[in-house]
Amino acid sequence: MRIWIEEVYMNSASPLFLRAIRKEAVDRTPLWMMRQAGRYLPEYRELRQKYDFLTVCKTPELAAEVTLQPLRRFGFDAAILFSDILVIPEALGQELRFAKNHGPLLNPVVRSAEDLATMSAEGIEEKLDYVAGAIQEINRHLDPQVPLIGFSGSPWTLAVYMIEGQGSKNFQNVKKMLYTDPELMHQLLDLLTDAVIRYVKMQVQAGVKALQIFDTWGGILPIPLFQEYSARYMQKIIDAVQSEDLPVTLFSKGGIALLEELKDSGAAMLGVDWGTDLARARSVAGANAALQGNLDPALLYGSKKVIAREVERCLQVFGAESGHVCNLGHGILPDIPVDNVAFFVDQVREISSRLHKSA
Ligand code: 1CP
Repeated sequence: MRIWIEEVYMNSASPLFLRAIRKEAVDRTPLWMMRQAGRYLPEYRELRQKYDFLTVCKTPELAAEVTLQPLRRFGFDAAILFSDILVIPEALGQELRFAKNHGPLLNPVVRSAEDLATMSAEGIEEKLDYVAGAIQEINRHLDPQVPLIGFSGSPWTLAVYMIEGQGSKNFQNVKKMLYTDPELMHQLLDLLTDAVIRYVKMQVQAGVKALQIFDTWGGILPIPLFQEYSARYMQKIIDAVQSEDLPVTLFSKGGIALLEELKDSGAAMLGVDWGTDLARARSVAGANAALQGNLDPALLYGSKKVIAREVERCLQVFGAESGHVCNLGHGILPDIPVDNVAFFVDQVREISSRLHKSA
């Protein structure tokens, strides 16, 4: 009896998002949205009139304000630290700029052993201590039932930006290095893995309750090379934080084949991108990890009828069973109407509560 009471107490005390990842009983499916803090929110755009993007990232009070904005409006089941994956390349010595309508620019690019020679992961915690400051500030205001997710880019995805210097269509420079100087590529990935491990450990110490590794460009690797250049390094990160007892989510964009590659990585949860069939993802990787996703971000342009239909389709995959965190299958687009987001959030709550009740 006592054990039963304790279990019930612990279940109801632990946040819905974490319970779903551990596949414990839930009474609805938790929801958050990748890029939930950002440009689709008028209050974010207003704040950005006054401060540039990196100033927001580097000022704990501003980063906390922006992190909390979507929670005030929509009451998501998790918060994500407001920062960017590219603060690591900046801390390693590349200049980071966000040119208007161009996205990020990193300078100078990494193309040779000499470019790498001056870079070291040592001391990166001090260079990024503003992130620890932001985490502490966010947690001062956050409902304890809403865990704060810390994050980093994967070593591979960070390497892509450091080599290309910006977003890319064909990834010529990174692929050139991959095939002409794999040793240098591994040196860069080793350096980045060291930096990411230091960085996420710092985030954990500062108070994040979960971690997500964004491997946005995992899918540009041919599948036979994915383990060697991306998965292996993400696994080192998981191993390094294993003793911290917090769930790590891997989000590699690139479909079912990547989930197959990642299912034995030890990740507590795998992100499913919007192009992938969630039911197939579940049958491939659902026994090993919880799954997160995976509605098409562009769905939120749709009518109410269409949004409701697709939310139902997504939530039906798990029905009343745990092990699913509802999310978009990539970041929300900047011109999505806020009212559509509100409707989407209501639908996820309503439909998932119904599916759990009727089970
Ligand atoms: O206000 C602005 O103009 C800046 C837009 C912006 C924002 C809001 C950028 C520039 N980054 C961010 C925040 C951000 N980036 C967050 C925290 C906010 C949240 O999720 O609510 C996170 C987790 C990221 C992660 C990120 N940055 C990724 C991985 C996720 C993904 O979308 O694939 C990547 C690839 C980046 C690089 C980056 N930073 C910013 C842009 C526009 C980009 C993409 C560049 C490209 O298209 O290659």
